[in-house]
Amino acid sequence: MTSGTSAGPTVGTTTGTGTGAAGLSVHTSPTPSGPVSFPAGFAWGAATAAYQIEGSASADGRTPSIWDTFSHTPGKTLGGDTGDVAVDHYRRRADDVALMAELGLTAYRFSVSWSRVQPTGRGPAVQRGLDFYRGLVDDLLARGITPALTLYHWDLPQELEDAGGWPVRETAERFAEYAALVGEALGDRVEMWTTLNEPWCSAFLGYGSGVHAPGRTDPVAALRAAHHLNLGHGLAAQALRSVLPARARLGISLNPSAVRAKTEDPADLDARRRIDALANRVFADPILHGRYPADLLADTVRVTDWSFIADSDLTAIHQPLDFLGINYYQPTVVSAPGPDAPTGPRSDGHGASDFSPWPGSEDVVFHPAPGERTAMGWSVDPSGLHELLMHYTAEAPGVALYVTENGVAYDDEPGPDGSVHDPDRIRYLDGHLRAIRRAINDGADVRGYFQWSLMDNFEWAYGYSKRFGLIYIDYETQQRTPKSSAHWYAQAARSGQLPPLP
Ligand code: IFM
Repeated sequence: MTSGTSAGPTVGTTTGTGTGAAGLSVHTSPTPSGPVSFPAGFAWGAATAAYQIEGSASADGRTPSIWDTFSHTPGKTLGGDTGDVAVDHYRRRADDVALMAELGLTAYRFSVSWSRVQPTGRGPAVQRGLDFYRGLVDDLLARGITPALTLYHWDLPQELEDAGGWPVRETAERFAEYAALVGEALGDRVEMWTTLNEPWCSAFLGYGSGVHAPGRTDPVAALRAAHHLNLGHGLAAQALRSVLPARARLGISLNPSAVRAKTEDPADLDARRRIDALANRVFADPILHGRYPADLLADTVRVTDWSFIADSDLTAIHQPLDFLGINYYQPTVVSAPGPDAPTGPRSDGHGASDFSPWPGSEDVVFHPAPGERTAMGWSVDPSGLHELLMHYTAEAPGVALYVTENGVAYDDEPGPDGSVHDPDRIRYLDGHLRAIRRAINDGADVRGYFQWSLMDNFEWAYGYSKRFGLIYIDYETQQRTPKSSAHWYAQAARSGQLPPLP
């Protein structure tokens, strides 16, 4: 096993200053004000995920994933909501693609349901499952929308969880086989391929705090899962390269945290380093550099000796990437354990649980970030997005960047005339797109933006209570109504310029 010799560059700053003692300087240029335009070819996209929108949970041979099992377990999701019907996209696919075209999208990011394509997680692909995605891709291409395919957005086939799930090596191997099946079937028409979405959530919310499927609360399993997700990415990347045409572009979507220390106190800076290791470097270091951070291995020594890493794993994980996807919502503020530590069930912005998603660093204190709050209770702070884009520009030179998710939940409701006005979401999008433009001005190679989400959908443990969509969904009738943010975004996509705020 290879490990880094030092903590390496930390993603993050101290709150308020904008520059970090150990982090990168983030004030390289001012945020552009007034009219802002984007480079030709910049992708104006929106994103979704299979379990959150498709429904038709048992149609055409699909079998349960861990999210079907979890959402059907009493007490796991708000109001017992499930993805059984979701927003019925499986049956409304053509109309949804027509709506995307009306909104001027130039790209659409979706995920493939593994258990629709390979119901047991093993063996040959089910043609009807593949046909759905082939139809989707063809509909997109016919309307000039670039498909961006994600192989795994959290919905592991239940049979693979029953065989051990991500904590075991075999899951990574099965993932590579599944990747090859999808690659062979769709490689002739999909150019942009993403292996995993937000492996941090799969590992640490799924196996650590248990607020996500499969709902296990075991710190060792969480770290083992992180490693086998990394391995799954590397093996799948190799499998895809062997079946995809040379023009295909391959990447991964991480959800790195812009981690900020509450003060410059060395103990707070150390808390930031620890969380940076568990939130960011546990994935970025092996994927981009072929090593695990030495400080992470030391910080987690009471949890595990990491002996599940086989000799060849780091070479397998460290595969060339064409792009890195950054998913960003809010910064994270931490301090050292101390008298101001909140009591009661912990909450670090990732759902309340009595169990920590931070193995070995359970005592780090999380604070609400300053600023305006969204319906998720998350803070609005576009500077964190600029910071991350600049960080990965420096850390992964030559690798293009995409913002593969960014967006906001508000309590949107239709007015008396049926229209949905969401000026706060427009301000949110405008602020984050300006942060991207600023990063491009500062030298970041950002090729596109995928707003989360195209339409309101199943927000995991929050069920249907949180609305992230550009398109409002009436869950009784499944009627789709583009919100005013959708019209604003359509104007941006058509002109390549940010329209004035309402
Ligand atoms: O809905 C999720 C998505 O599935 C992954 N990224 C964050 C979004 C909002 O919580």
